[in-house]
Amino acid sequence: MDHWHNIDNVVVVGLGITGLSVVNYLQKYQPQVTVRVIDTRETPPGIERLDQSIAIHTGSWQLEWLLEADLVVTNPGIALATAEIQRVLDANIPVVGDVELFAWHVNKPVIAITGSNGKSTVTDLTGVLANASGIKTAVGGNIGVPALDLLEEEADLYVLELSSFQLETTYNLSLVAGAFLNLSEDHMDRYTGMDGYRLAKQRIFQHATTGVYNADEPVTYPDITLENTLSFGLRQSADYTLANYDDEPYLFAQGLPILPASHLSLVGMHNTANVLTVFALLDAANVDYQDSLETLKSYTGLTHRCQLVADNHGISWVNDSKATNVASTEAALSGLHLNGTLYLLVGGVGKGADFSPLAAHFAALPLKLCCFGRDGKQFLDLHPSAEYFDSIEHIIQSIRPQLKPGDMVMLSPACASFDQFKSFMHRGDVFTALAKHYA
Ligand code: UMA
Ligand code: ADP
Repeated sequence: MDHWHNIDNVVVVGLGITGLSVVNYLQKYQPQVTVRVIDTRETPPGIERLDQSIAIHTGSWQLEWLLEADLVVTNPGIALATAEIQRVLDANIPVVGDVELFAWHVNKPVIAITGSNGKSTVTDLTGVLANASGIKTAVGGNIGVPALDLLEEEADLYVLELSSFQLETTYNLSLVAGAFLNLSEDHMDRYTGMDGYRLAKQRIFQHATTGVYNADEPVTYPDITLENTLSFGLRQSADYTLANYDDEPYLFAQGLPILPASHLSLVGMHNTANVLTVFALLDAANVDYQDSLETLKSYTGLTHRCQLVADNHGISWVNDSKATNVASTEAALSGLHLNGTLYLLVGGVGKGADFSPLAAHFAALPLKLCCFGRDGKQFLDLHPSAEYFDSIEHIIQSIRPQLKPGDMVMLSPACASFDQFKSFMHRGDVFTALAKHYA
């Protein structure tokens, strides 16, 4: 099907790395269309890399351009509910995201992953194991490389991390396998309730040959009937699960023991679930990963996810800056073994979340709760030790004289970073630099 038939005039809304990837794609593959860009920011990121020949309007909306378009391509940071986008939809002009353009183009198998937590870990590990198994695999999406940029790589398999924002504007993405990992409160500043957020994530299954879901979380079960389904789970019996074998817990794939859980370098039960998901996705895509289990054993995960960044005089410093919601901080805290006090750094942009579920985890730990950032004060009632500081630097300066062997200093903020940092990476880098300096 030629999706580009009758499309002469495209407006790209929002620059950033997504908007740039869309413009580059259109210039290369659809040179017949006229492209214009709107970004409501005065100086949008990436503007210095935009081809001079492309018309751009910044600092506000440009409704005339929007209503003249045959197709509007939005950045995932733009909500469909935005009044100007609603005007476009009311005029029957199609609005899609970059992943939809990728779907129109791609002719190789695609695996995609969504969920509230674990997306990047599962996406990266799926790519690592597929590549180690001899399948040339390109990895991107919300993990940081726009999907359209992946088309520049000659790949035989694509693995995409998809956010609920990206799924909202994707209609025709055929998947060899799609996974919905889990659902917990996040982005409540963009959705009116959990159901809207859940339904956006369910869109991963729209055109999936195999749907991979979490047996422990019924909200992840596909709402629609699919050709195949595979489940993973730690509590409920599932196709991919953990069970005893040879007197120790083993990861099982469809009844076959694959490897002992103790051979994984990844830490935490949530990561065991992530590995089970990866096995399900690779099986669904017919990738034989048996010979790449050594690669799996040595895989320690991505930076900024429960990462030990310094360990000096028995004081450990853990960077979990990617914990941008309550459930990810809960995952970091559950199963923590401490010989001393946990100095936990929380706060930032709360995105409308309810932080109260953390109180029970805090109560079970020898804890000093250090709060910072725009919504940091919302944590003050959740533990008697809680204290507010204006920055991460001030927290570290204040606690440093008290630190003793056995203590852990952990940044697992349960919040987004945009009030004080460029990104969660920037926040994690600042924490890591302080950790290395003081350790
Ligand atoms: N914005 C405006 N006006 C505009 C356009 C954007 O104010 O006209 C604002 C949006 O409100 C939004 C921000 O700019 O908050 C995002 O724009 P950006 O330029 O930073 O976006 P990109 O660089 O294109 O990055 C996007 C994803 N960002 C978002 O979904 C907010 C990146 O995910 C993703 O890696 C990248 O595309 C490639 O696919 C980031 C993210 O935070 C890491 N994702 C959320 C998450 O994981 O929780 C969903
Ligand atoms: P995402 O891309 O969905 O944000 P990441 O793999 O980057 O996921 O991990 C984000 C945060 O969630 C980290 O703090 C990590 O330790 C935690 N995490 C990873 N996998 C899971 C999971 N399956 N359940 C809960 N938390 C998880």
